Amino acid sequence: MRTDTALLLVDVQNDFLPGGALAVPQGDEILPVIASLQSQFEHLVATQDYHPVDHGSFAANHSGKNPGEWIELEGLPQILWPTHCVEGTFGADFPSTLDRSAWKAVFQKGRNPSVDSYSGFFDNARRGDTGLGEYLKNKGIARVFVCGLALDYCVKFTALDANSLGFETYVFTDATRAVNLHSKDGMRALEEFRAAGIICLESKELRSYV
Ligand code: VGL
Ligand code: ZN
Repeated sequence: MRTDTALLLVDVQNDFLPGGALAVPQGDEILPVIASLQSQFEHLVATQDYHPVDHGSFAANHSGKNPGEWIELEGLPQILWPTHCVEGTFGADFPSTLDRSAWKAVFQKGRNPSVDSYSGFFDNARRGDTGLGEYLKNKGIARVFVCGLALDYCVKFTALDANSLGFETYVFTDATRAVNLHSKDGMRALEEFRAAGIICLESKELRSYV
């Protein structure tokens, strides 16, 4: 693989897999695809959704509210989630079957209780910066291939931000799955990618981009 290219693994964590607190349907199907992708990239970087237990995106922290309802959180519209990816818990950890031995860095997001953070680059208010963009630029990365969970939230905002920051951005459609709170959310994310100039590809097409 070209040395200016990174594979970005977004939130491949137990809570987003079957049995997890915010399980993404068929989320586990991406694990073998990711295993094969990892062997084809030198530069592997991951993001980790990592919340304090009092995080404002958790329905449990707003009396009378349920997951899926909307509130205003510090001035931003916020959909409420089940309690997930709490710091130090199994749910926040990566699945044991995921090989992390070649990962160069992990960027945590969502640690500020008063703002959610879907993108691996910035929080939803675009105030907090994880440092991922600067990290990639410092490593000479020009092309970013994105995979992980969930297509309609963290993968979507991570890919859109990567593209806005000037990285040539690709998304592996077979190495991501959507939450699909609304049945077409995943499909819409793919449409947004194409409209933004992000290239959607299947992992088997990677050979034409090496
Ligand atoms: C995510 C909802 C809440 C994600 C994280 O990783 O897509 N979705 N927190
Ligand atoms: Zn979260």
